[in-house]
Amino acid sequence: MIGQVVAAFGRHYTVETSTGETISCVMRGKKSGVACGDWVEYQPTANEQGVIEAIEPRTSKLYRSDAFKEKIIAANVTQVIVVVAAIPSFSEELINRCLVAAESENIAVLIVLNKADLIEPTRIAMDMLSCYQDLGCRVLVLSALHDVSLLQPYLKKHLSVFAGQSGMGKSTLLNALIPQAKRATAEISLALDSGCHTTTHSRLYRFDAESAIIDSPGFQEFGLNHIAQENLAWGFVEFQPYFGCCKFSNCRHINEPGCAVIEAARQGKIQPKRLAFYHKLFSSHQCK
Ligand SMILES: Nc1nc2c(ncn2[C@@H]2O[C@H](COP(=O)(O)OP(=O)(O)OP(=O)(O)O)[C@@H](O)[C@H]2O)c(=O)[nH]1
Ligand SMILES: [Mg+2]
Ligand SMILES: [Zn+2]
Repeated sequence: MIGQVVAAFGRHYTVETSTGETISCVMRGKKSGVACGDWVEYQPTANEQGVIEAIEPRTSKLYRSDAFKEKIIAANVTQVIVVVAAIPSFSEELINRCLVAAESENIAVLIVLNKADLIEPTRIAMDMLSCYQDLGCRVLVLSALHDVSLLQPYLKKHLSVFAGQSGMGKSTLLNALIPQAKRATAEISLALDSGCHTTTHSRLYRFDAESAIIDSPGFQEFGLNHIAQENLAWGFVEFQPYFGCCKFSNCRHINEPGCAVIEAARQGKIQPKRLAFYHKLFSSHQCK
């Protein structure tokens, strides 16, 4: 039997069956690494429970990692929706890191600037985000508390994941889009939460027959150690046209003579701050 993992709690997984019911599953053996969004083969056991036998091949894996281990945020997503807000303030570095993680897996990115009802701070935040629009990244400005209709067409036929720092309004946005989720979120947080009102685990919700959204816990760090140093440049969409144009075929785009990426930045075709971020990421990256 094949089902989709809609929630992962440590070694316990909630699997949605082909008939839309959910069953609680564990993984055969002591293996972990199953993620929200995974398609799995499972064997039903007694009492609406089951055992996951295998994970189906993934079309994408969204990872973030720290120095010690990789954490898979979601599997099979086709779109990352980076949720930011003017308050609390957001980190551009985290946006850049999210973009690299998504681009490396060929996952589409959409940035949502939430809390547009905070008018003056939002205006300043919009100026900061215009550079991502220049990269071809779509940026929507809305208020989860007032009107989310702007976002709805972008969800169609996607498995999207909301990603972003804590407090940006991911779960509020999800509740506005999928009102039934509100109850589920409250129930889950009552059961699992020890008094803090933040999301503690990822959960997949159906938006319509062809589209779903994964709400994920906020992060304050987004490690990219899972990406090999020599592949980091692929995470920068605007560098890609220049690959193959550098003097050296193994150019790292750091300080090599005849580097087409550095030249493009000099000519204003690549934003110097994105090149600087690439250099920072490259030099801080553990060699593998
Ligand atoms: N003014 C305003 N506040 C909002 C809006 N959307 C969300 N908030 C508030 O922002 C706070 C955080 O919202 P959450 O939805 O819990 O944020 P989150 O991103 O899910 O946070 P984590 O689960 O910790 O990652 C709550 O107090 C929301 O009411 C909005 O559009 N406008
Ligand atoms: Mg949340
Ligand atoms: Zn180069």
